[in-house]
This record gives sequence, structure tokens and C-alpha cells, in this order.
Amino acid sequence: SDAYKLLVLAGDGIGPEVMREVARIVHWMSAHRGLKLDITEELVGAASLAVHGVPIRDEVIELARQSDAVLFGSVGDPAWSHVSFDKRPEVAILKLRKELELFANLRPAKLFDALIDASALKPEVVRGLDLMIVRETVGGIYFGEPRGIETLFDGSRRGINTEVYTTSEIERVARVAFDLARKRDNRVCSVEKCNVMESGLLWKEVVTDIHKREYPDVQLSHMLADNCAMQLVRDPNQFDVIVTGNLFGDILSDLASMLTGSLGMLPSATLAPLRADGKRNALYEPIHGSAPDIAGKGIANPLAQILSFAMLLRYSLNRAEDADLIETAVSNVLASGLRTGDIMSPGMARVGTEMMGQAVLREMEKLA
Ligand code: NAD
Ligand code: IPM
Ligand code: K
Ligand code: MN
Repeated sequence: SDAYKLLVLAGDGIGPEVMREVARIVHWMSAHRGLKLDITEELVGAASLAVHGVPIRDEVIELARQSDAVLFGSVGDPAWSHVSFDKRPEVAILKLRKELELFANLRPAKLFDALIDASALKPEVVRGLDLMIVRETVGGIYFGEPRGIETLFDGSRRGINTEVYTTSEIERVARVAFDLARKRDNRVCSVEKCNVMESGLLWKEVVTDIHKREYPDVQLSHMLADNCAMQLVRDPNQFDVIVTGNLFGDILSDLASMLTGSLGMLPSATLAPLRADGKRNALYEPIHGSAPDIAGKGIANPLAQILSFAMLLRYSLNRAEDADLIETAVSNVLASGLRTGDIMSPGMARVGTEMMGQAVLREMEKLA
């Protein structure tokens, strides 16, 4: 058929709560915008562990591989925090990234004007913020060998993880960052710890080399990761595109989310290499997790999940107009003063997950 294959993996905690609000939007778009989707839903994370005994089944990985796009929620559950690593809910997302080679995680930190008072920073520091963090997601210390926990001869133990980056891993993520920069403000800041780590030194050398050979028109700078964390808070508008490894990218993007008001606002796209047929595997998810502290209360902010679906429409389904419609609706709803708890400020109207989702859909109906 001519329908796009979409795999929906809501996961745990607030994952299913915020995904429900996307489902409403998908349903409406199918009825009114000619969006043709062939949707499959599957369990991942603790939800899959409970039923199947594993965080993600091989069939689900295969379904993901066959899909035009994967819409992912969040995985993680404190009930599974004391089991061995291969049985953790988080394995679901790590395995999807690794098996589908989802190496380039795009995390845009864009401030909606209406949220300027929800930002953790002063309005004059954060006004107009629009930065893109490109995080490498299949290498680095998350996957390097050796790893594990060893018991030593005296009975004490040691935990081991290894930071590893190869030339080709660095090159391909650098190219993604440079390509994005050309469509934005044409500036890339590469972030590592080359003063301490050989992998960081290689990172800097390879990015410098790719820049010189393929992207001399783009402005390139380098920054140590600790300084970058400080600079993001001091003057975030100095950045356009940041490219960095798996662990630093994880940390810096959570930090960047607070500049836009909340972790509940930041979507992401994770892209695999282009295949010979001109397509690529891609997964879309909010950068936040399952938020066990607020799960089940109906108060989670659904906007990061909704904006992740907008990214999916834009990057994987080539439906920029539909993506714009969602993003404009979100912007208008925020301008109208509706706020979930995480972005609440004085004088605004507090709503829960469902009311926020419905407000976005109503606004889309008005705009369409
Ligand atoms: P988290 O992102 O789940 O939550 C951090 C804080 O932000 C919490 O106080 C939470 O209530 C709040 N928050 C997050 N999303 C929100 C939203 N949409 N609306 C309002 N508030 C929101 O991080 P955590 O608490 O460190 O981790 C919880 C679990 O999630 C862990 O098991 C972790 O491994 C997992 N996790 C999964 C993913 C993923 O699926 N890709 C991402 C991050 C964390
Ligand atoms: C994220 C999460 C994951 C990561 C965890 C759940 C494995 O924090 O998607 O940002 O560290 O990549
Ligand atoms: K997530
Ligand atoms: Mn994270």
C-alpha cells in the first residue's frame, strides 16, 4: 500500500500518558489531512519485561527495522533497577539505537516566546534561543569494551566502562552536524575533553579534518565539555549547532532543556545512515524519561512527545506542512496561557496532560 509504516513504542511511566495525546493528533490527521499510516503498537521496557520477560523482543527490533519511522515514548521503571543490566528496561532504547545504527541524535533546544518566563535563565539571556545539539548515540562510553563489574582477589569489586570512538564514527556524526549548520546559522561547536581523553583528542582531530576537507564554508569552533556546560548557562545564544559524543550529549541536552522551560518540552530525532534506496531508519522520542515521580497522575507535559511526532512528519514522512501545523498550534496554545505544572508561571492557567493535548488539537483544527 502507499501508507507509511509507523511503529509506536510508548514504553513505561509517563510514556503511554503522553503518547495518548499524540494518538489523538494522528487520528485527526488521518481523517482530515490525508495522512496514510499503517500503525503497529508494541511493548518495550518494563511493560515488555512484565509480559515477555525481556525489555525488547527481537521481533520488535525487526518491526522497527521494517518501519518508515519509530515513535518512541520512554522506558525505565524503579521496580527493575536492581536487576542485571541485560534485564533493565533501558536496554530497549539502547538496543534499538545500536541494532538500527541510529547514530545521530538531533536534540533541538528552541525557546517558544511564550515560555520565556518558564526558562531557568533570565529573559535577556535566553530570548530567541534556537540551538541544535547533535549527540552521537551508538558509540562512546555507552558501548565501549571492556565493560562490566569484576571481583578482585581481595573480594573488592571494580566497575569498568570504556570510552571508544573510531574515525568513521566521528566523521559521520560530524557530517550530520555540518549539513544541519548549513541550513541554519552555519556554525558548529565541537565538544569533547581532549585535555584528558585520547578519544576526545581524536574526536577534535577528525572533526577538524572533515571541516577542512568538506565543509570549509561552515564556521567551526571547539570547546571542552565542562566549559560548554558553563557557557550554555552563561550565554546559550552563542551556539548554533553543538556536536558531541554520547555521554556529553546526554548531559548537555538535559541541561539545554531547562533553558527552554522544561525537560518536558524537548523532542528529538535519531537518524541512521542513508540506505541505497535513499531512505533511512529513524526514531523519534522526547529526551525525557519515564518520570516515575509523576507517572499515573495525569500531569506530565505531552508537548515533547507531540513535537517529536512533528519532527517525524518533517524528517521521515516529508510532510513539513503538517509538522508546521503542529508546531504553530503548540506555540499558540502556549501563547494562550495554558501550562502543565513543569512550565507553570504566575498568572497562567494550569492544565493536565489530557487538557494540554486536547488544546493543541483544537488549535490545529482552527488553523487548518
Ligand atoms: P526523567 O526524564 O524521567 O525525569 C526527570 C525529571 O523531569 C523528573 O522530575 C520528571 O518528573 C520530570 N519530567 C520529565 N519529563 C516530564 C514531562 N514530560 N512533564 C513534566 N515533567 C517531566 O529522568 P529520571 O527521573 O532521571 O529517569 C527516570 C527513568 O527514565 C529512568 O529509568 C531512566 O533510565 C529513564 N529514562 C529513559 C529515557 C528514554 O526512554 N529514552 C530517557 C531518560 C531517562
Ligand atoms: C536518553 C536517556 C538514555 C540515554 C538512557 C535511558 C539509556 O537518558 O535517551 O537521553 O542515556 O541515552
Ligand atoms: K524518551
Ligand atoms: Mn538522557
